[in-house]
Amino acid sequence: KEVELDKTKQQFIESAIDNGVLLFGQFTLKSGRISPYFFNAGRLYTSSLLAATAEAYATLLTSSRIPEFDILFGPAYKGISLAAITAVELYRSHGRNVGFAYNRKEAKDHGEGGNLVGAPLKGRIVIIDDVLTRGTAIRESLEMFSNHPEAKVVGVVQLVDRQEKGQGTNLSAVQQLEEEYGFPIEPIIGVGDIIGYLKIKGGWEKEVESIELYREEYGVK
Ligand code: OMP
Repeated sequence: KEVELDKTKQQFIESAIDNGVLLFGQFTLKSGRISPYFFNAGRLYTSSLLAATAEAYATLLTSSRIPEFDILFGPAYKGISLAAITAVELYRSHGRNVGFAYNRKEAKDHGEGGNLVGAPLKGRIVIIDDVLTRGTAIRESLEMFSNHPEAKVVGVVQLVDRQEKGQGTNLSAVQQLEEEYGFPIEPIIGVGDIIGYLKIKGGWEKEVESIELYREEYGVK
């Protein structure tokens, strides 16, 4: 079959489907879009799934357009564990020692105060997050950095880029953000990889058809 897809991506998608992380059906997204598939990173809840996730992020961080950085920042809540497991993996498998930081959703008014935890926000920051659709979630995270002039976001890594249109544009959310902010955004997989995988496997014709229909409306070629 003509579809090509690298082995690691295939394994990642296969394991996501087998473990109910990648679901097919009908889902209302944060953007209000009604989608025939959903990637639920909250379902990455076993040691082996977390290990595979950390490995995929660490590989991406060391082999993509993402430049050198000082701190891996995980936005609350899902980003926190993703940043922690990936920071460990970067050290163990790649000998890279980076800082780890995250935010609280609610500011604390006692103890150390403030809503940031971990490495002080200075230097080159990479934000790690789960899924990117229209770009709203990542924009909220980026807003936090406007109060930290000593920190510079130099890249974003995602588990999944759904490769959809951004806000009020025909560009993809990723292209729109990259142009606006000037840093790269790299996903482990995109919806194109998911479709590629389903085509290679066969027996998923209905799912492929509905994802392709959805992409005609919200996707970017
Ligand atoms: P945007 O803010 O539109 O980019 O949507 C990203 C957010 O939507 C993620 O942080 C998730 O909370 C959620 N989401 C998923 O987790 N998986 C999906 O497949 C789709 C979404 C979504 O609602 O768009």
